[in-house]
Amino acid sequence: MAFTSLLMVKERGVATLTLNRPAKSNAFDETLTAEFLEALIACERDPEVRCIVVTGAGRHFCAGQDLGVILERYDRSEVVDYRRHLLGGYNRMVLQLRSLAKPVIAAVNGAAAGAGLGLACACDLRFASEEARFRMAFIGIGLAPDSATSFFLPRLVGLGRATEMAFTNQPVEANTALQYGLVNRVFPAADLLPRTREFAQMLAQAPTRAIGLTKRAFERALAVDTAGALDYEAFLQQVAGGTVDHREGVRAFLEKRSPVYQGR
Ligand code: LHQ
Repeated sequence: MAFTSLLMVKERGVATLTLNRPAKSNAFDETLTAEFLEALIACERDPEVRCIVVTGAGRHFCAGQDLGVILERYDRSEVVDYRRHLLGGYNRMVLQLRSLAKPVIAAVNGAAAGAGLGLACACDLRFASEEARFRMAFIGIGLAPDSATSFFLPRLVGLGRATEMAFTNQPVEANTALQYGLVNRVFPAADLLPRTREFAQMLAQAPTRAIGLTKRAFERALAVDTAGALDYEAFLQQVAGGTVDHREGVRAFLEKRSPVYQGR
């Protein structure tokens, strides 16, 4: 796939998507937004892709919206419709990541700010380099949270910490983010991608359908009561029970061997 602002490399079941506008700290303009959405859809459709890693080129992960683009539009006296901008861009991106029936890991190599923080939070796991830092950014430019940061951040770090991050706009360093539960693992900068890829290769061998169903279960469980969660689990388990990988898992266990999962 020929992209201009995104690199996509497929290797042994893992697709690595690298946001590639390093001079702009990988901020999203229209091209990067469209290419990232297209890449996510391609990953969803490609049966060879069984895990996705998202990272940034250069010093940072993603600085959110490209503010230069916004200012240019103001300077042309354009009315910038933020609601439409969000609905057509970041909202689609977050929903696409959450509904993608495959594991997605954010390898946060530097700053994740604004919609870039939203992007990291919408991934299933966050691995961070010691250089990573997390910043709400919105208050810094007189905006309210978007890109589902208001949804994910309180759930990941708790309401008090999320509020402090939002009100103060202070960056949270990698090790503090680990202590907050905002990231799953922290690695020295040079180890981030190799260790993330190693982990991603392991997930690419997992029963992919069951992983997709697990995402759906957790997603639903955020919004229902216990009875509703139980009902939905029963529905999803019926689907999981019909997969080839489930049978392989049971057979391998009883035959005392490692399972070979095909993602079916
Ligand atoms: C950037 C950006 C950037 C362009 C760094 N744009 N160039 C939705 C709806 C509609 C409107 C608005 O937004 C949204 C969603 C959002 O995402 S709002 C939040 C937007 N993001 C921010 O406010 C973050 C702004 N950036 C930063 O806080 C810092 O630049 C970070 C923490 C990302 C990096 O800090 P440093 O390591 O100190 O690097 P730097 O500030 O020098 O940035 C490096 C370059 O990247 C620099 O360019 P230059 O030509 O001077 O080297 C920056 O201008 C550029 N850059 N963020 N969002």
